[in-house]
Amino acid sequence: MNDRLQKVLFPFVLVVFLIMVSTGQVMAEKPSRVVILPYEINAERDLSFISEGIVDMLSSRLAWENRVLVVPEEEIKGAIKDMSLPPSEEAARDLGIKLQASHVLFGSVTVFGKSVSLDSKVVDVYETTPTLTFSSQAAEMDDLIPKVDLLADEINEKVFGRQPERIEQPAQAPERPSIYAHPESLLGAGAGGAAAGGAAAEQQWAPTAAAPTGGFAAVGGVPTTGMAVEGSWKSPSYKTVIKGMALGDVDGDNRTEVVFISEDHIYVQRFENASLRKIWEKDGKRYQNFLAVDVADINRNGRAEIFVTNVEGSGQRLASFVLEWDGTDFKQVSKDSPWYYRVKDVPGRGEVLYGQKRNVNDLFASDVYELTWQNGEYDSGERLNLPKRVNVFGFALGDAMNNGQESIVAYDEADKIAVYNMSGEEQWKSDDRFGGSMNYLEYPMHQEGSRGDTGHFYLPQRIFVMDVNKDGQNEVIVSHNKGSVGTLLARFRHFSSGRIVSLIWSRFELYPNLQTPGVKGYISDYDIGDFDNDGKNEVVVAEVAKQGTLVTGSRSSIIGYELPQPAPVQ
Ligand SMILES: [Ca+2]
Ligand SMILES: [Ca+2]
Ligand SMILES: [Ca+2]
Ligand SMILES: [Ca+2]
Repeated sequence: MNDRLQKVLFPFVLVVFLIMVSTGQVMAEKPSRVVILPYEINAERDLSFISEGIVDMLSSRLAWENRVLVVPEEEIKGAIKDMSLPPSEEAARDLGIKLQASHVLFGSVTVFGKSVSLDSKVVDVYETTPTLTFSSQAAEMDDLIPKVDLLADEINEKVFGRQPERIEQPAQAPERPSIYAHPESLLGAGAGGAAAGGAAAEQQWAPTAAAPTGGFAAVGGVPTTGMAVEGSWKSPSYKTVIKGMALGDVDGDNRTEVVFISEDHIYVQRFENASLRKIWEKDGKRYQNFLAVDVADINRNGRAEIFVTNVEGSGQRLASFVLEWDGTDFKQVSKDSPWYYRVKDVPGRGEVLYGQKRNVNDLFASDVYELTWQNGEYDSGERLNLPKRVNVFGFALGDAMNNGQESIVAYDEADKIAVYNMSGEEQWKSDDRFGGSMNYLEYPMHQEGSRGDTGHFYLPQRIFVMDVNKDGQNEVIVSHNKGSVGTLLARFRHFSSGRIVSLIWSRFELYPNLQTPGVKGYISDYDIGDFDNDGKNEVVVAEVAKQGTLVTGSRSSIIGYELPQPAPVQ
């Protein structure tokens, strides 16, 4: 551009720019900024993680795109350093002005014996509306999370004018490759399978903002050679909490089915014409409590069995069972079994069924045994030599260090991942927690001051050791739920996001090299298999977006992510 032209054009460009700025300011209404202060905890025991959990829950429930912005914790931390909490209303307003917020939310949790009281205040920084007070009581700690949920709904409605459980209209769907194109558009056509049955799916898709937009992708900072970001597919939501999920060909037609369970319901579905079609489902009995599900053809007749780990009664006695398709129905081929079941991929052998027993005093009373089909029963075979405290749920076998040696990869009780050699010697342990589960067994607490309470023992999640991106090196695949987690037996636990992460061994440690996009809530279970029957494997997760009560409702979905494909050879 020559000088003269520039001189002619400049005022014009400037005017256009100024118009854009000014109209932009007029059009975009500023979002409300809300400060959520740490809750004061009044209790005999150290329950400070509960404060973290409540702030975490409220932050994710109150955040509203372009409307309500929760001031990040880092910004708050410095500002409240010398403040006593909970603050007076005046101090809260001063803080709000300092942090350029419109509202300040704070409160306390008080534990009396077993009951819990939750008290909160929302202060309008500029006093345009009076201070709102919220107070509720829970009979026990277990009921605190639903109370926080209700509190969030109330604040959303009364302070920000947002209706609870609002399902937003999906935005324009982004282009996605192959069968993953426009999942929303498929809803009218054929989500029927998913919508039928006991726990009907909602007839709307989750907000696009929360939906994943890609498959496995390289983790920032890690070389991306050989990776391709592919698509993902998400089911409509089911109004239940999916506790377990597994893939396998249960009817012997060479197509993969998705089997998933809630506490009292079993679903068998198949991905067809880009939606999940109901194949079969069944309600559990009132006294049953389904814990876990696995799918594998252990009796080798060409149809995979469904292994349901189930506990019954107040003593949580194991009464697991196995279902198999007989051509017309799923029949119990084993029932009232005293085993926890878990199927694992074993190098050189394929899928192997393992079991472990419990008794009244000990949640994991026996060693872990391989279970084989003999004389019409699943009988215990070889005992597996596992490190102490590793239970049947949270371990995998395979060459995790890519050194030609078998190893055991397992969760410890704090959800850190350890790698052991086959003699059980620890080779390495992560600093970070992975996994993270809301699926628990009740456990009698014998500690002083526990007043005969039961604790929650959270079951570890699955681990896979496999070459997920087909580059000749094994990865360790784990789920990674983030949130606030107290001690092992704590009854308060909350996750606000989750994803699947692939870790690779590099000389001294496992580090993340691939990950899926994050989901809201948490991943309760996942499996790897050919979910959409196109000849390539996916990683398929059960996402629990909301764990509510009968009143507030729960929401879960099944999401499939393409695995990374090796780059074409140049
Ligand atoms: Ca099949
Ligand atoms: Ca079979
Ligand atoms: Ca690999
Ligand atoms: Ca596939």
